This record gives sequence, C-alpha cells and structure tokens, in this order.
Amino acid sequence: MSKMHLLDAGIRKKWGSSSPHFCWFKSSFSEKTTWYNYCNNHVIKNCQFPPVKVPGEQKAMIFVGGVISLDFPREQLKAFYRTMYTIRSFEERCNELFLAGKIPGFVHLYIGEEAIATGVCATLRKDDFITSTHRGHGHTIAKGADLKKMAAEIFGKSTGYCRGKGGSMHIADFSIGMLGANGVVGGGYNLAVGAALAAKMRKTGQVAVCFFGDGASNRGTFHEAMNMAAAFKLPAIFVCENNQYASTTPYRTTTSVENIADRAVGYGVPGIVVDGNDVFAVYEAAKAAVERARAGGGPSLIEAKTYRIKGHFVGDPELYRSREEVRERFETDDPLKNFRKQVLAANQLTKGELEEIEEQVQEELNAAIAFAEESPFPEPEELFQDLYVEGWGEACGK
Ligand SMILES: Cc1ncc(C[n+]2csc(CCOP(=O)(O)OP(=O)(O)O)c2C)c(N)n1
Ligand SMILES: [Mg+2]
Repeated sequence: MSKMHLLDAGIRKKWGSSSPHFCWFKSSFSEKTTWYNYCNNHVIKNCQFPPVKVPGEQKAMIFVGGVISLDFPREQLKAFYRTMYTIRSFEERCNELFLAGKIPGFVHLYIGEEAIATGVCATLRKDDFITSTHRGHGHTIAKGADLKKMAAEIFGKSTGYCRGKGGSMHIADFSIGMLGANGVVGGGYNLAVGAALAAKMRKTGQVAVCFFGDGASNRGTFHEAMNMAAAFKLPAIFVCENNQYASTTPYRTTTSVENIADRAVGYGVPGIVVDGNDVFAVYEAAKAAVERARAGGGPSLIEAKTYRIKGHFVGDPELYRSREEVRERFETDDPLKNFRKQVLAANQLTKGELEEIEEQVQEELNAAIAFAEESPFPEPEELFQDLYVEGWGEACGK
C-alpha cells in the first residue's frame, strides 16, 4: 500500500466513509512528526500550522505545502502548464514592449504568481464571475480571454477590449464572467459580492471569485464585503494573493496578523493558507471552496502565499528590496520551474509535450502582438464614446 493509500485509509477510518473536503492529522511515517492535511482526496504535506477551527460545523484549514499531484489527469496537467506558460510569456512580452516604448500608461506584471490565477480559474465554469486587480493580466488569461483583444487593449488600440481606452488596468470581458481589472485597490470586493448576491437570488449556481492583494486586504471594503458575504451565505470566494509587498511596503510592516486568512475566523468562514506557487495546492483549495459555495455553504477566504518577482510596475527602481532576495525567491519558488520538475520527475508529462505547448503558445502570442501592432488607435472623436451606457437617458425617460 502506498503512503498515500495509508493516509487515505487512516482518514476514512477517522472521519467515516465519506471524507470531508478538509481534514488534518499527524503522521508518524518518519521519526519527525509531520502535519498532513487532506483535501479532496489529495494529501497536503508539511503544513506548518496545526488546523484552526471556526465556530459551528465548519472546519477551517490552515496549511502550507505541496500536494501529491499523481492523481491529476494528463489533460488537466497540460492545461495547467498551458495557462501558466501563457501568462508568463505574455508578461515577459509586455515587459519588453513597455520598455521599447510601445505600451502607454502603466503595466503591473504577474510574473511569479501564475499558479494562483491558473489553479483558481481551472475550478470555475465559464459563466462564473471573477473580479481582478491592477495586476490583472494573469486572471484575465486564466479565465479564457482573447489574447488578441487583450494585447490590443494594452497597446491602446481600437480593436482592444475597451477600444483602447481602458488599457492594462481596465480589461473586462463579461462573456467569460471577467468583471474587470481595477485601478482602485480593493475595488473588486463589492463587485464580487454583488455578483454572488445576484447568482444566489437568481439560483444560477454561479460563484464569484474576488482576487485581491495583501495590501488591499487592509482596506475597509475587505471587511464590509467579507461580512456581507458571510452573513448572507453568498457563493463568493475571496482569494488573497499575498506577494509580500504592497507597492514598496513589505506586508509584515502594515499587517498585524501572521496570515491574512486568520481573519476568516472573525467572519465565521473557512480561512485557508495555501502555497501560492504550487498550482496543485491552489487548485485543491479553490475546488473545495467553490464546491462549498455552489452547495450553499457560503464564502471562503483563501490566502495564497507567493512572491512578486518583478517590480511593482515596469520601471520600478525597487529600492526597497535587494536583488539577492528576488533571486533567491525566484530560484526556490518559480511556479513554472517547480511544475516542470515535478511532472517530469513523476513521468506524468514528457519534455516534448511541454515544449510543444510552449511552441503553440509562442505562436499565439506572436499573432496577438502582431494584431495589436497593426491595429489603429481610436479616433480623437471617439474619446467620449462608451463612457456611459448608450440610450440610458431615453430608457429612463430623460
Ligand atoms: C484605493 C487605492 N489606493 C492606493 C492606490 C495606489 N496603489 C496602486 S497598487 C498599490 C499596492 C497594492 O498592493 P497589493 O494589494 O498587495 O497588490 P500587489 O500590487 O502586490 O499585487 C497601491 C497602494 C490605488 N490604486 N487605489
Ligand atoms: Mg501585494
């Protein structure tokens, strides 16, 4: 019997035949006691914290660790890699193109955080909602956006998602439930809660995911949204991307708790800390939270610990941290590198299969960027168009 089967058997004995989404126990496989978490048939090892219980029936899990990934179907693994690699490459191109003076405005890169958007969005239906942040390219790609329209928008071209008038921080695509990137830090919470309320009232079974940063977790809107979602048991999932910095400010200097997920206890909802550089761990945590929300169980707060590899924006001189710190973190925590290592070592995918995905993605990106470069800028007379819903005045009898 494999180690995993032994763990599985132990869990089923302890918790009954239907295993819970999350549970925890200590293992004595090695001399050292190791905390394990068990999450939807996957074992998460090396959790650093014993579990935290919240009032009532729910069990809130706090864990940090890697998931044994052997159970994922190959197509799912390929999809994970395709999405993460697309995000990484899209961002690398944005970096180059911004520095070449081809992109106006600001660009905030998601490099190093790809596993979060990828793992979370892989658990969602096309008609589920997400709200995003100023660092939104990764969420938008993972939810299935059109790369051509994204690239054109970032270039400020009229073929872009907002006809070139929104730019990087305002891309939205309602046809895939992407309710918008947002230049307002913490601006997504109440949009997500509104979408979740609408889904509940309409009984559509949709859920709404709100992505936000560690800095944004200190805005008042966070608390308002968490409370309302919890009080109304809304199908909302709050995903904090703790990349350790809010602009130039290290997370620990502005936040009184060790984990942002610890705050979940204050709202009586599950709070989960997950390794945000591990797509498997993110996927498992999100899947359980989404299932819970769809089943009427209410919201969850997931904190994905990660690290922002690039500056706050392209051009940031990064005087607040050392190059060594960044190099060390990228060396150990690069989600793509770790994914490759893991699936190759376990013979789950071949090098050739990974390279084939990379080639396809590069071709797609070439086409998207060529489309953006060849597209026209909006005409000056279009400046004030599309700011308000056309025909609104007439509809209201004005
Ligand atoms: C309401 C508001 N306050 C301040 C800013 C300026 N600002 C832009 S990004 C940012 C930091 C956000 O940090 P975090 O939420 O951790 O997200 P990250 O940039 O790390 O992804 C700040 C303060 C803003 N855009 N909106
Ligand atoms: Mg941050």
